[in-house]
Order: sequence, then C-alpha cells, then structure tokens
Amino acid sequence: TYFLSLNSVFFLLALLPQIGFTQTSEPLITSISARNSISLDGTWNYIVDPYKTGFRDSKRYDFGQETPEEEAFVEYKFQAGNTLKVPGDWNTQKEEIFYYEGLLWYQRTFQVNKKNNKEYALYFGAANYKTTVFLNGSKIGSHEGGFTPFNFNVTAKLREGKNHIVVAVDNERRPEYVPTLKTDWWNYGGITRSVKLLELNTSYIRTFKVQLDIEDPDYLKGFVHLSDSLEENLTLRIPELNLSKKLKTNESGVAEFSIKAKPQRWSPENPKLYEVLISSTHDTLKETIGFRTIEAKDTEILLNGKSIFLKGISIHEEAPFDGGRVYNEDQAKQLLTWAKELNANYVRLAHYPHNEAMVREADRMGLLVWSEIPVYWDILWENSHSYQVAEQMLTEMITRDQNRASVIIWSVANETPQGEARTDFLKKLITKTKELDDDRLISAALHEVRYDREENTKYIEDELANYVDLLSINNYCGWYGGSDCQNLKWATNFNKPMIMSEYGGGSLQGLNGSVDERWTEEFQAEIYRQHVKMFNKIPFLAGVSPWILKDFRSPLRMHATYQNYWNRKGLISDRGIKKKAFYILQDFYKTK
Ligand code: GCB
Repeated sequence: TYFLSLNSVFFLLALLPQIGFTQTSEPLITSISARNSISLDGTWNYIVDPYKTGFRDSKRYDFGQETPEEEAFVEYKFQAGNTLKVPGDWNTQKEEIFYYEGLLWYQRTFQVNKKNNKEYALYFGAANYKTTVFLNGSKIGSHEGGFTPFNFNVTAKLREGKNHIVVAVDNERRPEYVPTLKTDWWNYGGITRSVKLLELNTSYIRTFKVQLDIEDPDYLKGFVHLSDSLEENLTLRIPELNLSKKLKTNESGVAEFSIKAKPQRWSPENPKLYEVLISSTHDTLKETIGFRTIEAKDTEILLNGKSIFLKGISIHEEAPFDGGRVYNEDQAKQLLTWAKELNANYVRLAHYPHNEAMVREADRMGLLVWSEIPVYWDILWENSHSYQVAEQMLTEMITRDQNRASVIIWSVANETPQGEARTDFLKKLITKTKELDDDRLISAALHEVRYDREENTKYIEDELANYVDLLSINNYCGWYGGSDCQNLKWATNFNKPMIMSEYGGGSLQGLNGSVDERWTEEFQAEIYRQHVKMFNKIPFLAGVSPWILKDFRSPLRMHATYQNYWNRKGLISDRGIKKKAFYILQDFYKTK
C-alpha cells in the first residue's frame, strides 16, 4: 500500500532538515582583519560524538545548552583539559581521532564588554564540513562547506560579561555534499580557520570591491554594500593617488562607481599595493589593493595587456613540514616561498579555497593565483542540494577575495566526467561566476581527451571548453599511462589558451635508482624532463601547474612501502625536503 501512516509522515518531517538545505549563515562580511574583533582562537573543550547524540532533543543529551547545573542528570560534560586548538584540524592534534569522520563538539566561554550602539557577529574562517553554532543556549545557525568563511549576527543573544559558545562540526562524507564521497586528499575535520567575534557599527560597510575596469583600464570600477538598506554618503580614498571620491548608496544600501585613475599596475615583478579607505558616517574600512587587468585573447593570456606564460605549481593547503591543515600565516608563507624558489609566477590553489592568508600573501609576493571550489570528480549533478552548496561556496570564495590582484582565475570544477547533467551544472556555475565577478578568467580543470595512437596526439574536445576562458588539462603522461611523453602532441579546435593544470608522478624522497624505476626520484625527474620537451611543441600553451608542490596526505594512497597514506607526487617531501624533480622545474622556469 502507498498509504503512509501518520507516524511515518512525522518521521519523514523530522528528516527534512537533514535532507534539505539548512544553510542559515548571512551575507558574508569581508575585510575582517580591518575590523574590531575579539579573537576566539585558542583552547576549546571538545567531545567526540560518533552517534550524533548531542543533537537529540533531550536534556540529558542537549550539548548546545548552557552548562547544566552540577546536580542535573546529564550524560555528557565538556571537561577542561580535554581540549583542541582552534584553528586547526582535529586529526593531527589527537592520535585517537586521526581517522575520525563524524560529529565533534567544541565548547568554550569568553568575556565581552558589550556596547549598546554596536552590532556583533560571529565569524568563522572555515570549518569542515557542516557547522552548527549555539550561543548561550540558543541555536544561532548552521553552515555547510569546509573551505569558505561564514558569519552570523549574534547581537540579540550576546551577553555583557561571560558568554558560552558551543560549535558542532561534522565532517561525515555524504553523496550530496561538495566534494562527495571520494577525494584524493585527507578529510581533515574541525574548526580549521580562525574564529572571531566582530564588533561592528550599526549599518556597517559589509563588503566592497575596487578593481581596474577590464573594459576601460583608465577607470577603477567597483561597489560598496552596507549591512542595511540605507541611503548614505560615503567617501572612497586612495591617498597615494590623491584620490578622494564621494559616493552615495541607493535605497538598497548599494553604491556602484567608476572613477578615473592611473595607478601603477600590479604584476609579479612589481606587486604594488595601494591603501584604499572607504568611510561612511559610522564606519571606516582600510584595505591594501593591487590593480591589474587579466584577459584571454586567442591563445594567449594577457596580464596588463602583455602576454604572460604562467609558470606555476599546484598546492594543497597542507602544512609545510608535517601535514595537517595550514592554520597560520607562517605556514602559508613557507609554501609560497617554495613556489618563488621554483621561479614560479603563479600557483594553482587546489582543490578548494585556501585560507585568506594565502591569497593576501600572494598579493604581497607577486604570485598569480588560480582559486577553485571543490566540485571534484563525479558529484551528484542532478541533485539540487549539491548545486546550491556549490553555488554558495563559489559566492563565498569570490566575495572574500574579490579585491585580490593575485587572483586571476576562478575555477568551477576539477576532472569532471563529460555528460549533459554535468555540463549543465557547470554552465550554471559559470553564469553565476560572471554575475559575481566579470573581471577574471574562468576555468575548470578537464581531463577527458581523445587520444589518437597513430599520431601520438591528444585532442581537446570537451564541450565544456565552449564556456570557459582557458583550456585547462590534467594529464599524467608517464605516470598513469603513456610513454614517450616528449613526443606527445596536442591539438584542439578551440581558439583558447591551454594550461596544463596538472602533470607529474610520484617518488619517495631519498629513494634513488634509474629513470625506469617507479617511485625513485630519478623516475619522477624524468617525467618532468620529458614534459619540458613536450611543452616546447605546443604553440597554444600559456601555462603549466604540475602536481604538486609537496607530498600530501590521502586515504587513497595505501602502498605501505612507498606511500603510507601520502600522495608522493610532491616536488618536496612531507618533511620539507626537495626532490630531484624540483630542480628540473626550477631550471625550466629560470629560462622560460
Ligand atoms: C588528479 C587529481 C588530483 C590527484 C592527482 C593524482 O588528477 O586532480 O586531485 O591528487 O590526480 O595524484 O592522481
């Protein structure tokens, strides 16, 4: 029978929030470091909750409530001494939860001197994957997605003096999530980036963007968004350019502008940044911003109107010397310093938005950046939840980094199998990207190509190439198949610049042998040598970003001798030691 009993209807209703899209965070606040805030980084108490009991609606298991009275009958307790550091993944902090995937609760208290004329928001740099926040016993909201920031206005629930915060983070993998069940990287869980309580003025400046107008680079173009729908007078100033311009927001609290200006252009050789100030009646924000243009024209990439070859390297957000998620600025700097040592001018930040320190440092160091969302391999293309969450990640990524001169490419996907549902999904994301930011190049790393054995030629024919600015191809000649890589040829009918967005092979640092012995440094170095020869014969090649800067942890790499849960394609070992291939690439970039 198809008749549903009342009980089963209630049961289904109870499941709805689980299935539905539970996103409740608010429009993103940016320029966080320029705002008054209280840091909530540091030591938090935690409880591992493998059965997800703490969400049960029972006083005995209501982890989000304020600490119950001593004599109350409860079956949990946040114990001082049982602690994790925030920011940081939980896996590399406690041996017993190294492999854990599931729900974990964080708790701490903090003091606030609450002011009447201020607003307060809790800001999370990122937490992987699903986060639910409780303040002083009330549920504040939740957020999905492991690598982008989010915030909640908590003015009404915040107290003068002592406050009690509980954060539930769940990194269980589910088919409809983004990424989905399988990734070639470690599913580090926890509050992986900084947490702050922002102290904001009433009707504060929520976000703004100032970049060179790509259509007419004699102008700066941008917008300011207030937190409220208010008409207000604003001033934009760039002191070094003697520029001061009055703006006015419309009834939606938005001001758009175009201002004639001639800043020095930002480039890898001259990463010039300007101080930009925006003030309203109640608020002033200060940012450092670089100005440059980026375009694709025929088969070339033009930076500030001049052709550039992207000498790149792919990077995972893993700490330089011992793995774990990057959680501080020094680690970000070390990774980018290695890229500089390679003579690179470009980095592909794979496969998700990295922490903000990374792109800000790239701005300062003069490294161009590819930034991507984790639409990785085969996700559920026809699932509306998956689409919504991907679009939300894209929005959060672009909003956070819209002022970064270093970021020149937004990538919407990596190695997705061809098919109608997939192409429709990605086309929608591309349209959304253009709506949010039409000043940068759009890409997706493709991998399916047609191979003609007789001609030893690979043809780029993926339909998605119609909708992106770059032909980005991941290809592992010499590792997953293929030999004589130096004579492999490439062809396509698309008149667009090609980027070899991944290539490479694995080696165990310190293992030496002949160029024919897999896993030796020599074998890996030979793959890099052959690729240099191949590249010289691709006239439409505009850049490369081999895989990858450093060995990184992956659950897919279980060979006890060579891998031990590390993907060994790094040019640098998991302990920070350079392999032979590092120097091959360094030489290529020096002369290119
Ligand atoms: C790829 C993926 C990357 C993997 C890499 C590999 O094509 O894009 O995430 O880690 O190959 O090592 O196989």
